[in-house]
Amino acid sequence: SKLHELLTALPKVEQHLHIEGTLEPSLLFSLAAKNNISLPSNDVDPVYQTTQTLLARYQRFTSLDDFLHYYYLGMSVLITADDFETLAWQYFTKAAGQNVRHAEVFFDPQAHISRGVPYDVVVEGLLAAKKRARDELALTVEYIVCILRHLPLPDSEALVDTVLSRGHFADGTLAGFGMVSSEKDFPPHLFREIYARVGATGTRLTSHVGEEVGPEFVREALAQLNVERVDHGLASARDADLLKQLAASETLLTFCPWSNVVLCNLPRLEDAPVRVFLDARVRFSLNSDDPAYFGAYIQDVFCKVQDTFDLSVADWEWIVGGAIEASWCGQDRKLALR
Ligand code: ES4
Ligand code: ZN
Repeated sequence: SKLHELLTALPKVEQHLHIEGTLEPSLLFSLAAKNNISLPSNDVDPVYQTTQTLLARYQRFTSLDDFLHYYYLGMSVLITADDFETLAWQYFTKAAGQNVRHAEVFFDPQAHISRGVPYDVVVEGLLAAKKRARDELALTVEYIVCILRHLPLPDSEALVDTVLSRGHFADGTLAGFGMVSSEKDFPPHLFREIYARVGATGTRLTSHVGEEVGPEFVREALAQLNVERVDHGLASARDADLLKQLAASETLLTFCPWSNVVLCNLPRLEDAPVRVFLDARVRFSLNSDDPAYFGAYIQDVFCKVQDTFDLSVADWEWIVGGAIEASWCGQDRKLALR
């Protein structure tokens, strides 16, 4: 349809994207071979490896934790700075091809440090790809470092120590701090101190919350962690007072409706609260989350949402305009994105 062409041409910002979730099967298997990493049942044929998504390989995930198992397994092939650069560069070229002009990208150092890959190696590769993206693709990139909720808190504290010792919040190498992984057994209040410590550096704060748990976790993250945005925030739709609070404070939800369907947090895309957020004037962006695993990059997510909700041009302008406004880039860049 006409709107699909408009959505393709539309300059986009991506605000909820895990770089480790962009690992395509072709790169997964080539890095596994290069680095001598044996994967469980690494015996798929080469055509399958290069043409299918990881979603097809793992069929359909049954939950967040089911997905995370494969996600952590997949990233075990990433060893050198070059590997991280290649991973990020492949994503940036794909994103630029879909008219993404600015990407705010999560990464999970603890998932690499725990395998013996140092923080500095990960960051070296990611920064090299970021520089190439700006120079060769006119794509601006910001990185958001994430702690893993399911690991012992001292592990996350040690990561924050490392980031602070490098000065990576103070010097803008990292634009923000977030929290990911399993949600159910890890209420936000457990992370109050670490968020206060990071927040004191002046860096931006966000957290995955309201993905598999209810609106009470979104409330708790806002009240106790001082987050300025909310990643997912799906469950906010079930709480009218919370919606009012989010709208009044212009808090951005980095919404990933297709991810929510694939991980069974929504029965169908039709059940995504797109209209609820629009009607409540809650700011939200539409994002891909882990596109190699979920089988949909941002363009596909936009088109799926359009096919399902038949939004107007004004709706899209409001969604994308709000996303740009809430972007974690400088004012100059924001003006250029509009
Ligand atoms: C994630 Cl979808 C999702 N939720 C929580 N943590 C994550 N890490 C990567 N993808
Ligand atoms: Zn996510």
